[in-house]
Amino acid sequence: MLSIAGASTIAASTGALSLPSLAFGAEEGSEEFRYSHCVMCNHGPHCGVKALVKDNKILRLEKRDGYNNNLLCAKGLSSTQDLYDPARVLYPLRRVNAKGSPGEWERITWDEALAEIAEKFNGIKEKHGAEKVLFMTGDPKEPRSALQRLAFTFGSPNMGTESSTCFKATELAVKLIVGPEWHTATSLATGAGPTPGKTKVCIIWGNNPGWSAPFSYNGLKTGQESGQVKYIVVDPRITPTAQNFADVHLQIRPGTDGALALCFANYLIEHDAYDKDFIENWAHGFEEYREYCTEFTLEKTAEICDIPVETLQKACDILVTEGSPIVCKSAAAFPHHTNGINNYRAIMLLIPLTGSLDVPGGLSIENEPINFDEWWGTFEFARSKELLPELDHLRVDRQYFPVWADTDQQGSLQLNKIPEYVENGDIRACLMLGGNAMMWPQSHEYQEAFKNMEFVVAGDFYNNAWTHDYVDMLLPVAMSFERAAPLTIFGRKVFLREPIVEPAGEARSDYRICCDIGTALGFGDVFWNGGPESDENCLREILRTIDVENPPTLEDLRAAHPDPIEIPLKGEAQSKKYELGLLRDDGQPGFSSPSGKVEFASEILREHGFDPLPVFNEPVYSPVSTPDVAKDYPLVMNSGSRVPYYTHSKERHLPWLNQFMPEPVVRLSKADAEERGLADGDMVRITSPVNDEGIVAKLEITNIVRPKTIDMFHGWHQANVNEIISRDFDPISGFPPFKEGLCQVAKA
Ligand SMILES: Nc1nc2c(c(=O)[nH]1)N[C@H]1C(S)=C(S)[C@@H](COP(=O)(O)OP(=O)(O)OC[C@H]3O[C@@H](n4cnc5c(=O)[nH]c(N)nc54)[C@H](O)[C@@H]3O)O[C@H]1N2
Ligand SMILES: Nc1nc2c(c(=O)[nH]1)N[C@H]1C(S)=C(S)[C@@H](COP(=O)(O)OP(=O)(O)OC[C@H]3O[C@@H](n4cnc5c(=O)[nH]c(N)nc54)[C@H](O)[C@@H]3O)O[C@H]1N2
Ligand code: SF4
Ligand SMILES: [Mo]
Repeated sequence: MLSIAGASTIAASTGALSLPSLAFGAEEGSEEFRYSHCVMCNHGPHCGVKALVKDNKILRLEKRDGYNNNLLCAKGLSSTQDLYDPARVLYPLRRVNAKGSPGEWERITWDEALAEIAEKFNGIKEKHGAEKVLFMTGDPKEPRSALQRLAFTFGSPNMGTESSTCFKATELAVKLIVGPEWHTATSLATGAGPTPGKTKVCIIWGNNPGWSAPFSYNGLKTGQESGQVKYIVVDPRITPTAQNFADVHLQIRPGTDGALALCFANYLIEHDAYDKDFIENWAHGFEEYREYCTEFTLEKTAEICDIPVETLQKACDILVTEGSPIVCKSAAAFPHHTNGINNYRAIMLLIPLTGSLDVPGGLSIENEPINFDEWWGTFEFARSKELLPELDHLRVDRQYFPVWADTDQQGSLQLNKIPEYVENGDIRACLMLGGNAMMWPQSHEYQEAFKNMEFVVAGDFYNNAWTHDYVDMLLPVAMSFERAAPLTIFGRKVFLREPIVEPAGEARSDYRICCDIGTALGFGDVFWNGGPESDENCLREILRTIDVENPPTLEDLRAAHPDPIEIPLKGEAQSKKYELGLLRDDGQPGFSSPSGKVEFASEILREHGFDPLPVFNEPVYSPVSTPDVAKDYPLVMNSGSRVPYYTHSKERHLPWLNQFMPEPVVRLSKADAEERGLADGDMVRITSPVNDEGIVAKLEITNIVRPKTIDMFHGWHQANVNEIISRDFDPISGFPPFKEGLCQVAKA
């Protein structure tokens, strides 16, 4: 049972229980505040929540003071509507009709569910090998480390997440520059905002934290308020981020950012505005790169990116006159392109070029990294360190994306080839905790793949037709406020999160589901025999395996709650860690890359037969690469730009959010709408070279989209934009082209 420390002052002021009070043992009729955090945008770190609870029911949510992120956006405030939605799955369900048609389900007990899962998975293991069972999550972060522990213990290295459409490409691009060492790559992967008084220029690159991460938006503001940071925003749309920050806004043609970054580099080198010392000592392949950059003159680049040459000149001048350090700020969604890795490498190479790597005001690498992370727990808990090396050769993604597979030490499969894995017989069954079959381009091929697997079991809050019509069994999952969760970490501050209300129906936490399944599969010793203590057992094991002197215990964290415990640094924070031998396993100066330096030409790529330079290639479909196709499909695709009231496929059913966009919307500029004789509010059909039937959505005419492009959010089952996007993947990372490609819009 759980104690709610920190509730005492509030309890006193409301005349309720005095400490210690028990979470589920509060006296009937009493009210008290309990502390948790929000996961409505699947994010980490999450915003803090203070909940007024009475009789096991949350009455009200407020922001939580003393927590690093304490805002509550519209989605956060609506999380009680999610928690108490009558459509939630409350019991284990077994399908009684054929997959691929609307589900007919029978209620079964947890014992029956676990026995059947064990029989199916162990049967496949015996007949075909454990690696034929796929373990996956979508965007939810909380099941991940326990699911890895389950997959690797069972004997399958094939555990993947939505990160193979998200964070992992930014991380891979950075690994190709500074080497595969995980802490360095994750520290740098999506860039960072400016440090007031130190950073000279912040380039916000295809990122709109105004909508996608309100908490980091505040961080950007402090730089602006200092008056000492210039901002360049690169985005095809006029976003709140562009509107509020940009000294220069480059409204670029989607998918051409690589050319822009190479042009910036060329201009900096030509104007002698780069860090020659750094290049001389720490750069590898610089001459090849410098030579290649000269192709990207202002005129040529303005033409490629379809932006006015004067605006481009202005941005280049800012970089030269303001000087360094600079920072780039991006987000996981950026490399949604067929040339995504190389475009992003070109961007991230501006950091070392300008001497902005691991210096105050530039992009920093974590100090004394701890072996633990809020999405993944510890590698020891996930058992990846111990078990993965022996399972690695059984990964099913290596034959398609060897660079991805070879640089991944974490055990995260590239999921985008699921249809191929199933067709080849490489994958036969799946456990999916929080997945969404509309995540990928040509989603129906993934639905078909789940349908064709011998056995698929999903765990979710809801029964979503677009995913669960293709599974055999559905397990009810406890929501954020109903379960313990991975520890939340801000820097080195560790926050505990335990349940603040009891789960609905028979819902169980993802941790417990993994422990219960692990036990049913015959690994009771590794999963503490499952059961209600699973959450606590998982947390204890994660804490036990943190590789620091005296890691905090669960009791320590409970005593400190709602405050965190900070794991202190042993020494001083350091800059330029590459000079100090802090980035390599062997303790030598330099980086973990093959050359030991920052690779402007990547030796890993060269070895795999790719061009080692961050080459710019046109999108597979574009007005330039496929002019014939563009005659019929002249508009450029921009899908999935985040809206502030929905997360991916979630939340459409919540009244407080649905009011803002009750149905699928596609946005066009006034000129493009007029050219097609379309009026605001028309129902329109959007078609593409890979889908001439298309999808239907409501037209919104707006000046926020770039002329000649569309803007449409993803995750609508009735108009799934992924059905008009091609399965052309970046050959290095395997990433889909969500933010490029061609389409046409006409009256429906
Ligand atoms: N409300 C809400 N918040 C979310 C999410 C959500 O679904 N809803 N999802 C979360 C997740 S998983 C992620 S990955 C993050 C993503 O966070 P962001 O990266 O901020 O998300 P996006 O809005 O997809 O993309 C940002 C901007 O990139 C621009 N863009 C599109 N194509 C290009 C291009 O080719 N070049 C350039 N330079 N810009 C381009 C878009 O116009 C958009 O304004 O958001 C997270 N936060
Ligand atoms: N066209 C297009 N497609 C995209 C993108 C784009 O920009 N454009 N973005 C891509 C990106 S960056 C991402 S991250 C993915 C989104 O990744 P998805 O996995 O598609 O994200 P969600 O729609 O949030 O789906 C999560 C599912 O898990 C359930 N769920 C939520 N939390 C939990 C939990 O804690 N436990 C369990 N068991 N279930 C849970 C939800 O009910 C939902 O059914 O989409 C990708 N697809
Ligand atoms: S930004 Fe909104 S949805 Fe995301 S964690 Fe914060 S309150 Fe929740
Ligand atoms: Mo994402």
